[in-house]
Amino acid sequence: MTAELFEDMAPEKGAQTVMAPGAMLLHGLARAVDAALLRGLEDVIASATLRHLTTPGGYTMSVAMSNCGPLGWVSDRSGYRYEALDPLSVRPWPVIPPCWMDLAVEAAVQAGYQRFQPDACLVNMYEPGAKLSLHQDKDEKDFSAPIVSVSLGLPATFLFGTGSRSDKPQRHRLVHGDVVVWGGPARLAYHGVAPLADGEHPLLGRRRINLTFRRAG
Ligand code: MD3
Ligand code: FE
Repeated sequence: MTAELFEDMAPEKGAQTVMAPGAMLLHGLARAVDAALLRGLEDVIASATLRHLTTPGGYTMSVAMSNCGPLGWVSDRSGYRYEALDPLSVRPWPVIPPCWMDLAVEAAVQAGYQRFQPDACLVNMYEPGAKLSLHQDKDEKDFSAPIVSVSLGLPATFLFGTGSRSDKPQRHRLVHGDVVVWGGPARLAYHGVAPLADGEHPLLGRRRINLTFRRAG
């Protein structure tokens, strides 16, 4: 009998799961520093407010987004791209908080990437019902760099497919403190997030925050 069979029992902190070739889940790696990460979040969103972007097709995204670092990911009627200035403030994005950077670099090292130098961090905020449709992350210049993602707050069902949109995705539960490093053959996989189930998290309330660290430029 394994602990994961019980719904509320995640693998222990320090455990690592290979979700697919190139996709390494570092269970609970962010949990020990969660309070510091959340202070960083307050600073980032005080300078660059969370906002619901418009897709090129004219839809409003249900996930609210912001960025920090030299480059930030934006979407509007003209397309998806990375920008050095926040289009709302017309000022540079805030710096990546040092404790965020330390965590992202440590996660990359644990997954075998010794030289990860992120220049962009996308902040995603989900409220109950918010979702992210299946997509690939291909607006970055160099696909040899991994993407590191950090999940905080309410749990989510993460959908993880292949390089082909029509393949049925696997479902994985990501909980507060989980960190995933996506590189190699996983880097261009289709992925998304199922509509967030309602709940109450002790630190974040009715929200999920996801941080993704990228080498964009
Ligand atoms: C697999 N975010 O911001 S994080 C995104 O939970 C995004 O907010 C989701 O997809 C979220 O683009 C998923 C996990 C993730 C991030 C990037 C990936 C998985 C990935 C890039 C390639 C493959
Ligand atoms: Fe993505």
